[in-house]
Parts: sequence; structure tokens; C-alpha cells
Amino acid sequence: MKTTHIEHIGIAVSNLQESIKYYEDILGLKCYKTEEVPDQKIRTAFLMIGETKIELLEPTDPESTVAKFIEKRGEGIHHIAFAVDDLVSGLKDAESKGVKLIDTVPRKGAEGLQIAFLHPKSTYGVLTELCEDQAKK
Ligand code: CMX
Repeated sequence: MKTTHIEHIGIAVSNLQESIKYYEDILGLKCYKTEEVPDQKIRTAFLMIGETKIELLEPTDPESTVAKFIEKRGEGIHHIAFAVDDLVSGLKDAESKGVKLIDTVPRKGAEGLQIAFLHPKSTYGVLTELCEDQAKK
């Protein structure tokens, strides 16, 4: 698989507005967008640093996977997303090498990207997202 850069780091937070203040006031980043993702029952905020985004994730429902993550493990790094050239072939490659996929086919993620998750039980504990930006092609 060809990975080009870290597209974003997903961070689970209980309070989006409070956490944005930390990234803006202390780290000097700028939140350029917030977006509700009803499918995932989350509200997200995006901040850019270099080629990489910080994606803050606030659950909007106790049944959200992010709500369950915070309940079990507390706030913190939830996933790392790698940009890949070709998501479909990347997924096939990972699966053929024994990695358990959460998404066997790409789905639409935030910011119009095609995304798919690999299971943290086969990625050394890190929930891993692969994403492809078809608009850049
Ligand atoms: N990172 C690492 N490990 C995680 C994890 C995470 N983010 N979330 C769950 N786990 C671990 C749990 O700690 C648990 O481990 P143990 O069995 O050792 O206790 C195990 O995975 C199973 O966790 P669970 O709480 O029982 O949760 P589920 O099995 O129901 O779901 C997962 C886990 C990863 C399959 C699910 O969260 C998922 O499908 N995630 C992908 C989608 C997602 O995260 N969406 C939110 C972000 C969307 C976006 O960025 O657009």
C-alpha cells in the first residue's frame, strides 16, 4: 500500500468548544470548520497543522462509538488516519496480510474523503483509518 502522510489524528473529547480553546489558545492552531456527522453520532472540529489535521470528536449520543471509547478509556487519541493513494487496493492488501478490517469497502467520511477503518486488535492497539481524497486526482 502507498501511504503519503498522516491525514489526521482523531481525538475523543467530551466538550468540543472547551477543547478547541486549548488547541487555539495554547497551541496556536486555528479551527477552520466544525461538522456534525449524524452517521457516527459525533460532532467534529478540524484544525490544520502542516499537511495534517487534528480532528476533535465529541459524541452527540451515548450510543456513539466515541462515547463508549470515552466511557471506557477517557478522553484522548482515538484513531490515526493515513492518506493512501488507492483505498480499495490498500484494503485488499491489508486483508490479504491478515489485518482485520472494520470496513471491507470504503465509505464516505468527513470532508468528502473516502475512508475505511482497520481493527485496533490487529494494528497493535491503534484504531487505524485509511483515507483517499478523490478530489485531488
Ligand atoms: N482505539 C483502540 N482500541 C479501541 C478503540 C480505539 N479507538 N475503540 C475500542 N477499542 C478497543 C476496546 O478497548 C476493546 O478492547 P478490549 O476488548 O481489550 O476491552 C475493543 O476495542 C472492543 O471495543 P468495544 O468498546 O467493545 O467496542 P466495539 O467492539 O463495539 O467497537 C471498534 C470498537 C473499534 C470496532 C468501533 O469503535 C469502530 O467500528 N470504530 C470505527 C468507526 C469510528 O471509530 N468512528 C468514529 C470516528 C469517525 C470519523 O472520524 O469520521
